[in-house]
Amino acid sequence: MGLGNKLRGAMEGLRKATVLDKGAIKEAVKDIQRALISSDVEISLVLEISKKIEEEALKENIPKGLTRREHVLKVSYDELVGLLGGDAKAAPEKPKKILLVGLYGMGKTTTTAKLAKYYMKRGLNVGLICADSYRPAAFEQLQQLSSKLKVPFYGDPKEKVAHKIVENGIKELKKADLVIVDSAGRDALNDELAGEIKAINKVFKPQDKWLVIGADVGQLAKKQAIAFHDAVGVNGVIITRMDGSAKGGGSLVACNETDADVKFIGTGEKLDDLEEFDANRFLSRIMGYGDLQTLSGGHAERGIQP
Ligand SMILES: Nc1nc2c(ncn2[C@@H]2O[C@H](COP(=O)(O)OP(=O)(O)OP(=O)(O)O)[C@@H](O)[C@H]2O)c(=O)[nH]1
Ligand SMILES: [Mg+2]
Repeated sequence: MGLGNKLRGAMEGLRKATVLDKGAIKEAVKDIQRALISSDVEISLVLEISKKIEEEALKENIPKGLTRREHVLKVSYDELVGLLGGDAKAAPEKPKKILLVGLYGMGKTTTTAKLAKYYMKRGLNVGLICADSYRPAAFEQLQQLSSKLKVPFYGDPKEKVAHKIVENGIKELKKADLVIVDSAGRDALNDELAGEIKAINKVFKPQDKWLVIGADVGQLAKKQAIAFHDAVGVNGVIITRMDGSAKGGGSLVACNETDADVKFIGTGEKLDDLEEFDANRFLSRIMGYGDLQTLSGGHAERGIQP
């Protein structure tokens, strides 16, 4: 059971309790805690948010026009939205250059193609560069995805220096409104990888440098995001495999703790399985509620497993 279902359960408890006394509120807060912990959210953050919800929920004077029940639901919802990113900056509408970085197998190449499709749909001429000279099959993987999307592609399997490929690729793809560079991964952000992406960064000079990270990384996402930020100034994160891991909530919260906002989430292997991330929308959907109106009286719908 994912974070969404568990949070929904906690909210249902609040919504249905016949008497909303201290005991019922404490019970609901415990349910929220359990949901967050099982999604691998860092424990200190869980304690912080539950304390805030409990204090707010139990305080004597509540805002005019709200019942205690509506107030408690709203406070919980708002705190959870804040935890997941609040008003983080949305993905740019017309980016010119995007560099994707990340560790081995996190979904960089797949996400490169997903982003190409996403921005093509929004009217941009997109070009892709494979700057992964490390893994032999990388060139072919992105070449195939590019031809599927009918998008210009540059790569050079004979060139072993990643930033030289990028240098040549930029010249080849001059006509593109948006160029996306897919870089190589490693098991860890070692000196070799750091040096490689720094060199790419220097010749490519992208405004958008996004870290691709799997939902299964959970709260460790924070450490990765900080390391990549220090190396290359990552200013956005894409969390992949949100469809397959119960730890997705933990990854989202962890990245929100850093300077890099979550821009997109990957929700499947297909090229359409990419969604802009918006904490409010995400939470209302995973919890099965459209908005606070329905939250305090309405119906539930099914969501993905974050
Ligand atoms: N279920 C699911 N699978 C995904 C998602 N994104 C990527 N994958 C899968 O994850 C695997 C690795 O994806 P790649 O895009 O090759 O990862 P990478 O980061 O480029 O890997 P390296 O280049 O080897 O470092 C593939 O099997 C993808 O189909 C997602 O959002 N959901
Ligand atoms: Mg790759």
